[in-house]
Amino acid sequence: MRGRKVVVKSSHFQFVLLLFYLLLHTMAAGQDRWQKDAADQNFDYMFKILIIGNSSVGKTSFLFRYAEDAFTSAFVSTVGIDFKVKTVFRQDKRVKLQIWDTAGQERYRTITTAYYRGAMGFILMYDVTNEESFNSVRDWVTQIKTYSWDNAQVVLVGNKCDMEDERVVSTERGKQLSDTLGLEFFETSAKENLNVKIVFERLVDIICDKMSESLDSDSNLVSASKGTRLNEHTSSTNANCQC
Ligand SMILES: Nc1nc2c(ncn2[C@@H]2O[C@H](COP(=O)(O)OP(=O)(O)OP(=O)(O)O)[C@@H](O)[C@H]2O)c(=O)[nH]1
Ligand SMILES: [Mg+2]
Repeated sequence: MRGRKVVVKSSHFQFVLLLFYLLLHTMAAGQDRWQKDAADQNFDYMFKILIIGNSSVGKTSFLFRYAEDAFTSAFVSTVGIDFKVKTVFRQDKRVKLQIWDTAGQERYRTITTAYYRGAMGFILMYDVTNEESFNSVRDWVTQIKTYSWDNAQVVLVGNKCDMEDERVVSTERGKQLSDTLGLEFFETSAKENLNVKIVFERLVDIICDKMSESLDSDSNLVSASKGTRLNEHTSSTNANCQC
């Protein structure tokens, strides 16, 4: 009888040990998963990017295509400002993009220009089927110069290039304007998913290059940033990629 009690106690002890082991194992797995999640939050750089341009040129559609790979033909004009976050890998770096989709309507201008501060890149968009939106490009450049900092990088985008029959702004005119303004130029279609990803990738590369240049010209920064400086070899995205 006494011997049987000992056997019961010993198996009970083994059971508790097993539970303890399982608990530890679960905690370790949880810790591991948490560390992986935390690592997912890691990034080398965070770039704030704004999409600007007249109302209805396709800013929201452009961002929707890039972030969700989807398109809707319904027009819901943006109220104020909205943003999405997307992480990309460029030049061996993990770059987190905070992309702000601004309202093109004049009445939101005070709100939207308040967000220009600290933006490292702008996608300045017009609609190739809308002359007025093209004529406004210079005004938008002035807005950037007024409310942003000098180092902000800008790419000019002529959207809706799938609507060839309704086109009123030729590719050549877009190119000429971009040359005059010193901006890189793309024609895109959010609807047909033409050049959307390329625009973002190119803008990130331009920002990275600019950062490297700034580090090069500031020896203090170079020594301080040893090991984190960007790779000088940029990927050669074709800048001349109209529809
Ligand atoms: N065919 C075609 N239509 C597009 C394209 N991009 C956007 N659209 C349409 O154009 C209209 C306006 O698009 P939005 O993305 O809402 O325009 P927006 O620039 O965000 O306008 P605001 O928010 O008012 O500044 C919508 O009906 C879209 O479906 C495109 O590449 N091709
Ligand atoms: Mg919008």
